[in-house]
Amino acid sequence: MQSCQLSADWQHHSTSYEEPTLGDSPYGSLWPLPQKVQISTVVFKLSGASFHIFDAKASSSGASCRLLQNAYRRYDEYIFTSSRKQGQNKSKKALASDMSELQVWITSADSECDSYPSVTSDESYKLSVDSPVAVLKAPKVWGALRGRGHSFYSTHCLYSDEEKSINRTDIHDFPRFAHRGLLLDTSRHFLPIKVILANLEAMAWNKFNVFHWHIVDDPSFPYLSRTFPQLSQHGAYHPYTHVYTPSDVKMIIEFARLRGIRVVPEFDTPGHTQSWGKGQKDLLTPCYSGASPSGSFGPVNPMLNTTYDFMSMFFKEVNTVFPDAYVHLGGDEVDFSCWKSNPDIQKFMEQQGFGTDYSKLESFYIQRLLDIVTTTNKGYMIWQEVFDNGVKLKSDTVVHVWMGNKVEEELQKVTEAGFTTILSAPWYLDYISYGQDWQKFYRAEPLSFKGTDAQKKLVIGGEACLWGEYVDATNLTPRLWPRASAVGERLWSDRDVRDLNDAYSRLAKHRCRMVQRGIPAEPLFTGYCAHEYK
Ligand code: CP6
Repeated sequence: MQSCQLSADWQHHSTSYEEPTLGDSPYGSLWPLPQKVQISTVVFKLSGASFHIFDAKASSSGASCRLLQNAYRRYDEYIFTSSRKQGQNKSKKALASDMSELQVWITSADSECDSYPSVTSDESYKLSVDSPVAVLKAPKVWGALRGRGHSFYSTHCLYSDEEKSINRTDIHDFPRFAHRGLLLDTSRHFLPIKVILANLEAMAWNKFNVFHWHIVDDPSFPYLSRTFPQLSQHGAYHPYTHVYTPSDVKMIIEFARLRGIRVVPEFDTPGHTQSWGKGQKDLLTPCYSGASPSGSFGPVNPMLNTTYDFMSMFFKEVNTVFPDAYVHLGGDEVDFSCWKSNPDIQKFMEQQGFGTDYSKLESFYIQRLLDIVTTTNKGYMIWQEVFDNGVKLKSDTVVHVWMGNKVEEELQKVTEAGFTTILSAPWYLDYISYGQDWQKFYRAEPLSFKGTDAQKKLVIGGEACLWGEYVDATNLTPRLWPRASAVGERLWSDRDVRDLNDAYSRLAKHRCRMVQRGIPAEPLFTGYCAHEYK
């Protein structure tokens, strides 16, 4: 059993947090903070009755782009639902307004409207808010999503009963890191589709762009495989209600795409696979107690050809179901005790010349799995142990650093070997403690390790993780938000954006905005939301 040491800074001890003073940020409720922003004191009125979002005439993408039209409708609803309703109820007439439209201008010939987002997607945008029109310029639709979705509507005053207003503003924005992920775990507890979709929406508000779907694990197998339906038939908590059907998965992927979010599924092997064994005979290693099988099972059985035949067919399906260029193959926390107990495995170890080094057996399995997945033309991400064990990896492999001890050393080693990497070690949102722990998530700095500029460039981002042992539909959303928002700003905004007082002020307002839009985000500290008065 490999142990996971957590450094004291990050986990397992109670820290006390400073209470930041609640001043007003010059940046209002902007979250995450744009790379470059200028807000003038000149204020324009926005009226719900006349304000509209249009495609700019010169835009390479317009009425035929469902992604954009869909986004316009969403944001129109966010701003004006309450005011338009009120307007009707009180039969107020529309106010004359200085700001009548937002033009969205996609400047590159290929807008990528019908594509899936990828790690190389251009998410940059420029927003100029000036009378009588505001212009949102972006090379691709992804930038338009980031720009309109947040910065534009962050700046205006949300809570005025009378009318909406917006300052003259100039923004040029782009992400600091290309991979800004959130891991949700649907195996420890089943998460209803509704909950997943609501949180994808909240992810978009926080400029996250990767949903790492830790879809199966030891406790349950909710993925309904067309090729191997027996896996969920026997491995899910319930074979009909607690599964994700092919059409559910399709819906989640499309919902995410419309928000510029990639869906990267994780099918973790050879460990964390107890649930696979319920539907797939002989896939797992039988454990022995003395000379006879004990009836329990360990990791995937690495010595049988049938194992690799199965994985081959399984990942061929995964490749067709999930369009992202990457799949996460896990490879973490492999427990060797069962392998050690099994006489057939012992014999196999001898034949292969592995001695008693079971990490060699683990690497033997992973190596064959990687070769299989490579033939399906997918890239892969893996947890750090796979790299640590010296497995030969494709050059575009993403190494996922999760262990809390020696994080900087690990980042140094991985990037020195030339691999891209993402960081999760500082961002376990399933760990909770008294006080404002968003600050510790916010303070973490992915590039604080020693290395060359070339090495630093290989850190493509990070992921906040919400492991599901103690989380289901009842507590997931408030546990995530606004704590994950802290990670969102660390991964999007400039390295120098780290003023806790300013962050506190903006985050408190951002949290209120999430609550108002229907996400029950927990409070940071004492206080109230302006919309509570309505
Ligand atoms: N589940 C799986 C987990 C963890 C991992 N894999 C995990 C355990 C402890 C910490 C962080 C993560 N819950 N499948 C390891 C990646 Cl501190």
